[in-house]
Amino acid sequence: MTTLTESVSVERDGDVAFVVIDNPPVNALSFHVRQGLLDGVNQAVGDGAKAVVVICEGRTFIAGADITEFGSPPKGPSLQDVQAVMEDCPIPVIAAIHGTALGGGLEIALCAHYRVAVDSAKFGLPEVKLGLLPGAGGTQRLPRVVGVAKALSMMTSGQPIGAQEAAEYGLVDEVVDTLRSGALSFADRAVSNGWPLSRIRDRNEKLAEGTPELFESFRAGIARKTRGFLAPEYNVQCVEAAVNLSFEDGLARERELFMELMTGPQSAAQRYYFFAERAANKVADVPRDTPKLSIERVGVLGAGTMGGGIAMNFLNAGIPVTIVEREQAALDRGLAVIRKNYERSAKRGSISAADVETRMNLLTPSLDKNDFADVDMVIEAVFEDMDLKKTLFAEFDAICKPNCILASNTSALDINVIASVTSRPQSVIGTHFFSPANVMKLLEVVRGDETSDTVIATTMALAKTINKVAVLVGVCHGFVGNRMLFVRRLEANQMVLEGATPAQVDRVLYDFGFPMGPFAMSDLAGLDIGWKAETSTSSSIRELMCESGRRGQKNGRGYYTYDAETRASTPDPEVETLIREFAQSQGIEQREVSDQEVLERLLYSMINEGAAILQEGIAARGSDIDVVWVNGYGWPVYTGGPMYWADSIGLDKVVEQINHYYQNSGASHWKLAPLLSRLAASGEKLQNAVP
Ligand code: 3H9
Repeated sequence: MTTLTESVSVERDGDVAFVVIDNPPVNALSFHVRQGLLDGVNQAVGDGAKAVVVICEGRTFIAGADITEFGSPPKGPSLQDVQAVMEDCPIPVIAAIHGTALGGGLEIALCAHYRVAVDSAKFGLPEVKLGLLPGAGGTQRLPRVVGVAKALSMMTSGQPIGAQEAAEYGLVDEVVDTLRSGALSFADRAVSNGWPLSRIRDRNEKLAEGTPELFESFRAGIARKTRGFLAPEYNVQCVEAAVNLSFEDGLARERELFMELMTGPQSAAQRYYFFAERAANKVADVPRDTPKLSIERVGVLGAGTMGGGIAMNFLNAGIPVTIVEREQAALDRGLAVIRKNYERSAKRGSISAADVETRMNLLTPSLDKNDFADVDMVIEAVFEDMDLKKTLFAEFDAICKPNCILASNTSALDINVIASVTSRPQSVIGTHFFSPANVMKLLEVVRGDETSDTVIATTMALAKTINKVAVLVGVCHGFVGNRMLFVRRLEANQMVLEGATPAQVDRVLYDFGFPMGPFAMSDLAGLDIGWKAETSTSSSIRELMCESGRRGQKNGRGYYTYDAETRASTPDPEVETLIREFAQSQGIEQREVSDQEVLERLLYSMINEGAAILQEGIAARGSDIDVVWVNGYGWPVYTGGPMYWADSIGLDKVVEQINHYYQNSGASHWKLAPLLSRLAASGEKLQNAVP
């Protein structure tokens, strides 16, 4: 074995040279990997090897370019230099793939003459998720292998495909049982049979399917999902270039568009966000090696929308769930909804019909909380009533085995008060899922004063197992997400009293990149949640709306009127009159409110609240707040999240406007958070701030 660089070595097995990459954690293409690969292939040829296998140690094949190197001056050979050496190599080069071949990693594999993989391997070009496109020929080579339609879908979704599918599309030449010996056998056969040195760049037959109609319909198909993002469209343009231009010209076009994205604000925000999400899973005062509890079975109390959705997360991960309801009818309804959701997924093809049954079989329905006796974690998902929660947690305390984690899905209530009724407050934690809980990625994990390190570490790890992005937060009303949402709602309501229309407020947020604004969201949720006719006193717009029979989307009348068939919404003049008259009765003079003011008041109020949350230690880092808002509330990731966005505007400007709105309104949520004031003065960033 010869060591070439700190991460690459080369070793011989008969006629075959193995170039071995070992660059933990994910074998990213750092400069020493590129150098080693280039030297390794050259050395193999120089030493008289008859074939080269590129293979990785550790958990994965190359997972992409080294994102930490982006923005730094180039060092070592470029990816393209390495690719040229592989592609033009006079002996067969075989990529041996396990784990994930992603981004630059797949682009390297596409420059081998052949690819072998184990069954569990995955292949993808996820650059779009970083606001980028594959910048090392991937946009030109992938469509030449898998065809135009498949390449478009892989590149614009960033979703990887498995080895079997990759083999069907010709991306993998052989699926092997054992990577190293399988690759060796493949290489020996390539040599003894004189298989050609197949270069993907020379293959054009699959490009013919790329008609203008195909591109047009593909664009229409992704328009809604990719609204506001630059990268998906640029990826499509690169595939168009693959179809319409020569390989070399296509590469040049790819380079040009790649550089534009790389130096633009969207990719900067999305790359920041990539690391923000990974940082969120680390807890500064809970050591990484903290022992974790084993979670073999979970209990969920409540089979409503929330409880059912929560249960599905565990079933999806193969963890059995005991779900308990008060009455048979509610339990049956809950189970039917879960089954319906799975059947819908099976119909769409995202899971198989067999998966539906496997998952349903992991679910044990019950009407008896005593069935929680053998679970390792119980999650309460009943409605927000502190007395009820206290009663339930006292029962859990009596029923559940020692070390069982007692979790509440409360979205705002005090975990410490809930914990106080148990004899084991160290085992109590908040797990705030977002609706629909089987879909939304965010999990706010709420630590109480006495929650143990073990319980925190276990819950954070469990979140990853069930495919959630977890953010650890402290106790306060509404935690991070809802507390910031409350101030945004206050401002939205205040502005419509001052003369903005609900449609204007919603449009401003929609144009910023949110899926919908606060009024459309209220209509969707139902205006009458928590409203009671008997106690309604016409003292707010919402009460007036409910009193006049407006319930939101469910009865076709809310802030908007909804078409019974298409669900299309139209602003309602009656609502505007109702608001105007109420404002008058309150002595509020209406005026024109500019879109800029709407945007600032909705979002700067949140930034100020976010800074206060950070200062109080409710969030552990500024970037955690961004993770909450991007994953839980649809903040557009291409602006990074509220803290990153505030930094990009300039904290001094934000502070100036916050002070302005405080002077105008005197409202307590506009009182400048001291942390924000300090950061603005020192030129530090909110995204990097810690309490
Ligand atoms: C690209 O390739 C551009 C090219 O087209 C060519 C340009 C010319 N670089 O996610 P995990 C770190 S763009 C540097 O927790 P998992 C990560 O920060 C790239 N570091 O593990 C974390 O560090 P820490 C295209 C990276 O098992 C640790 O590895 N590729 C990179 O859940 C573990 O990560 C991608 O976008 C990287 N590329 O998931 C793939 N990737 O422990 C991005 C990870 O200090 N990566 N790290 O927090 C992933 O999707 C996941 O990390 C992966 C593993 C699926 C690989």
